[in-house]
Amino acid sequence: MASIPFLALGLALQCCFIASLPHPLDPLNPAEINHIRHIIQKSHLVTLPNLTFHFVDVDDPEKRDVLKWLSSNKHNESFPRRAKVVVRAGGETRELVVDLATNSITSEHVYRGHGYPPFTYQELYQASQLPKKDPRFKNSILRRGLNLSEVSCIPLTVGWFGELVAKRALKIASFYRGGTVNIYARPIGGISILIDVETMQIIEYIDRFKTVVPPAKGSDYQSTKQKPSSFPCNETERGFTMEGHKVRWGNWMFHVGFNARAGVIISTASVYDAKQKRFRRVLYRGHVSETFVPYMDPTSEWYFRTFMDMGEYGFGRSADTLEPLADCPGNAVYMDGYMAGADGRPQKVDRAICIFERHSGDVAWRHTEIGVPGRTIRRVEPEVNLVVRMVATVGNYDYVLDWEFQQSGSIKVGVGLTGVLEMKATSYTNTDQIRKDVFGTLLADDIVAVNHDHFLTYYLDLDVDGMDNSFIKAKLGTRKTTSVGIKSPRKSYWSVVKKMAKTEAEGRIRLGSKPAELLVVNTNKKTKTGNYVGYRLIAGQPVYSLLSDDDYPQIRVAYTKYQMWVTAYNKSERWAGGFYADRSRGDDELAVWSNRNRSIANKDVVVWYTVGFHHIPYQEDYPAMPTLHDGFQLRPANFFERNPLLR
Ligand SMILES: *[C@@H]1O[C@H](CO)[C@@H](O)[C@H](O)[C@H]1NC(C)=O
Ligand SMILES: *[C@@H]1O[C@H](CO)[C@@H](O)[C@H](O)[C@H]1NC(C)=O
Ligand SMILES: *[C@@H]1O[C@H](CO)[C@@H](O)[C@H](O)[C@H]1NC(C)=O
Ligand SMILES: *[C@@H]1O[C@H](CO)[C@@H](O)[C@H](O)[C@H]1NC(C)=O
Ligand SMILES: *[C@@H]1O[C@H](CO)[C@@H](O)[C@H](O)[C@H]1NC(C)=O
Ligand SMILES: *[C@@H]1O[C@H](CO)[C@@H](O)[C@H](O)[C@H]1NC(C)=O
Ligand SMILES: [Cu+2]
Repeated sequence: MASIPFLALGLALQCCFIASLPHPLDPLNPAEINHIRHIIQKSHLVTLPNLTFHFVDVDDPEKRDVLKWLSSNKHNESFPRRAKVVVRAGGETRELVVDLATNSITSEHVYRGHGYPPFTYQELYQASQLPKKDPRFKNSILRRGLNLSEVSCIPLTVGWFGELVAKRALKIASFYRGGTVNIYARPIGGISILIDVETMQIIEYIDRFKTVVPPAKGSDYQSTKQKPSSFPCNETERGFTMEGHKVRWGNWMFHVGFNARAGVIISTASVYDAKQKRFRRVLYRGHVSETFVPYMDPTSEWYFRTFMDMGEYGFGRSADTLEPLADCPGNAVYMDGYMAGADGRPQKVDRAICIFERHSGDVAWRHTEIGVPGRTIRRVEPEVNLVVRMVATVGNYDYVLDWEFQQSGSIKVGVGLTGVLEMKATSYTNTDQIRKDVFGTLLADDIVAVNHDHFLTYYLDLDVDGMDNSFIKAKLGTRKTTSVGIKSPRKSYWSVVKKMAKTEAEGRIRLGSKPAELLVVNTNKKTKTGNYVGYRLIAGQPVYSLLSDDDYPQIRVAYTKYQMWVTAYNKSERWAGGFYADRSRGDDELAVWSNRNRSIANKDVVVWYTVGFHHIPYQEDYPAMPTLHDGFQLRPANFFERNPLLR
């Protein structure tokens, strides 16, 4: 694809072809993760009981320092590397900052607020093994005439329902494999198991004894496995360059990071302006910041299923190894992901991220002119984009997360939802038999898939041509010609009324009712014709949480009542549901921050946008569902002087 060849951009880009120091936002590499573990193990912390690592990431550097470093001495001065570490020891949560250069812990304190850090993989695994050793569980399985060796136990987070003391806990859902690999299709109903994670013991066991286990027949998705049809793409063609985590393609340059919590992180994305002959900033950082997946079944074995996957488990922790030619096309380049395990040792996810050029088959722009006498003028340009992709497999669901960069200056963010539904056993085999609410859809014999939502809230720290930006809502309203004193055969038209948000209270948007465009502008910069330089957010499906405000899960994620929020930048406000999401109480989440009602006019602002799905299951979603898509787009709006595709 004939994108802007950056070789032609001249000397300014030479930096990128010589070996340079790590970017300040580079993820921790395995050596650094080991280094952090050594520093902590040599400290007094090692004397504390049960030391486990729950979060290890680059300590977010000050934005100003990063920008300064990027624009100056990028060749030779290394940026200080520090890590933020959250450990649990002796029943307490400790937050540490570790300085890799001085081999020291520079800050340490015990977190005493509500909520807990993400579970470690080890904790989830240990919890899943407990029931099978318990005589009560063995008896329950035997009573149902099932074979214990064919039972799978899946740990689930428990949410918060007003308890004054909320311990770290997990519940267990059990499934019967017997003849299928689709464990979620054969739930074993009636059993509630509560585990205290600190002592790793079952503290509550209830068996309501239900015998129905849905049949294996028809549940296996492997039987229909076909040879993956590979992407029709030229493997030798690769229109972009990567140096470490920095990517350059067409008119774009950006950084691709990864951590256990967010998964893929896009930073310092800038687009080249051929007219101004410079890169102009667009997005300082973007990633999914929290997810909320509440199920709509209030009964005893289901009510607590109100997952906050990112904070409770982590999208990076759930990152799956991508399969070449199936998850990503033949021209893709892969990046491995690293994170720390419970013991602080580095863990690797092979091929966690792929980056590839997509020949979309769409038209980037075109026009045919027939008004010029004697000839037909036709110009067409095919669309070629650059995609950064990862897949998070969180238990039964698979999320395909795309960042797609376009030469037009747009960034399309895509979410694909696939995998296996969460299902429960019933004795129904036909909808005729159903007398009371089953809270979902009867998909096959004895199996109901429960209604639920998926909310993926993106953190978008936009820096449109500079740090200080403003949020404008441009509303379209019908006008009567008589009301503006124009004599015309027309009775009406629509016009645009722009309103700039002054404070955070005006930066909450519930989409869907009236037409409006959502713009982030830089009022300090104007185009030649006098328009504010900006980007607009083109929303996807209008979706917000339908739970009542006083429902406990809703209190924990009050921000899901609005699809978009604009807040003042604050380094420590990055995870929409709060950093300590497990068993959180909603006292440290986006809606609370926004209630400070800070000024957002001509300030460094952060946009939070939720990609939402109300998921009513359909039979085609069984035994595994075809991918469902939604997303949003960031598109230049008076950012360039003219169509940037015309060169
Ligand atoms: C980095 O380079 C600048 C000039 O390019 C030089 O003045 C400075 O001493 C160098 N710093 C280091 C740490 O080498
Ligand atoms: C350490 O872990 C063990 C096993 O999980 C548990 O029994 C014990 O209570 C824990 N000790 C402390 C001080 O948390
Ligand atoms: C239980 O499963 C095991 C392993 O699949 C098998 O060897 C055994 O025969 C089964 N027992 C019964 C009672 O089905
Ligand atoms: C793939 O692209 C390369 C470089 O553009 C070209 O030389 C080669 O012929 C292409 N191969 C096919 C099969 O199209
Ligand atoms: C930044 O956010 C944290 C967490 O919400 C809060 O404690 C702190 O007061 C905020 N700082 C400012 C300047 O708003
Ligand atoms: C937010 O602040 C503005 C300006 O100070 C004020 O007019 C508005 O009432 C405040 N809104 C809320 C919800 O506090
Ligand atoms: Cu779903």
